[in-house]
Amino acid sequence: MTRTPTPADRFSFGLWTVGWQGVDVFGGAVRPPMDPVEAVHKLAEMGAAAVTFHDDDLVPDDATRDAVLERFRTALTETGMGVEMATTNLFGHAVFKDGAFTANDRDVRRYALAKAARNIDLAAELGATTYVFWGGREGAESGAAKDIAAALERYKEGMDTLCEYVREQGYDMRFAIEPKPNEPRGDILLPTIGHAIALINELEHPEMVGLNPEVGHEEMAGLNFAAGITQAMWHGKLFHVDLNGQHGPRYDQDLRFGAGNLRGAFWTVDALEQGGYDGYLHFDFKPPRTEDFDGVWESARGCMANYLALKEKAAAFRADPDVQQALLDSRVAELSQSTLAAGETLADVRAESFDIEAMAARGMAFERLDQLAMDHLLGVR
Ligand SMILES: [Mn+2]
Repeated sequence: MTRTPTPADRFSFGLWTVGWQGVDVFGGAVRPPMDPVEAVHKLAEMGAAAVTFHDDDLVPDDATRDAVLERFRTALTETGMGVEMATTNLFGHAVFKDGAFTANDRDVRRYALAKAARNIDLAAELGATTYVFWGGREGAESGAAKDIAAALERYKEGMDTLCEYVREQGYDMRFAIEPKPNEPRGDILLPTIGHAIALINELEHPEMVGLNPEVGHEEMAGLNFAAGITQAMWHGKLFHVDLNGQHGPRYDQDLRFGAGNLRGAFWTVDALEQGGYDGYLHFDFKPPRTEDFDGVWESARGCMANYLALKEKAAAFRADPDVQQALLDSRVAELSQSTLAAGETLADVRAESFDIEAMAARGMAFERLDQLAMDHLLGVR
């Protein structure tokens, strides 16, 4: 196994990640704008396979649209980089202050659909097969301000309308909803993986819509990301993933992957590799404001290096004979046996006599198993 990224690793980066100028709630830009063409070349050189974009970070205005796209296409051709995903900025402009698909103002909802459809056309043209919806402004700060049930109806209407559009156009494209609990809204609709899966099941074309969960967003809600994406895979809904780092429930930190909750990152990599996820490994992070461009590239390199290192650690953990014994001792595989044998009924189970004292006395040996994982992660095995 090598720790030098290659396109076969399927790493991808949002243009808005390395291009983040550091504007936050308390301060303005600390870095000049980054040319998307430079980002494509630099990321290709570092071993990434693809880039992703919001409409506004690639083509900020109509006057320069054609020229910008021509230069961008040339950069893709020269580097062999792909565009695997795209998304619409439905949060930055003041018009989206109360949301996009779920804004109370009907004109805003109509504009949001038009803006999304326009960029879906561009995404299809550039070869993106995943289109992400992060409804960052879909929510509220106060109770009566938003009729939640009506908002969910409008969310469904928005997704159904755009699914229908993709079908009509014959695009090879699936949608991926990105949950987040809060920030920038006080409360955001579809706050977690589970909420989003539930909405997807109410859509007209649920097969076209899955998830793009982000490490930090789930961890902001105090949730276990590895468990969340494993449930998404169980539902066949892990269409894409946003990898980054977060220190527990606080503001959205968007650290490089592996920073923040390192143990969580280990189990995330293990879950993706064990679960057979074969999509792109997309980094959605923000190089901290403290960094100049050298620091930006160091941060991007760190995302990929940490994934590869954790992949190596997770593989070594799974291959370790002591771990395999510990898994047996913990009876992990036993959970894959059905609770009732073939042909058995609940009546058979009720007729059984249980030695519950003996059952209660059995230790599960999970501490040994977890310490082996720690030892691998710490590099002491
Ligand atoms: Mn984030």
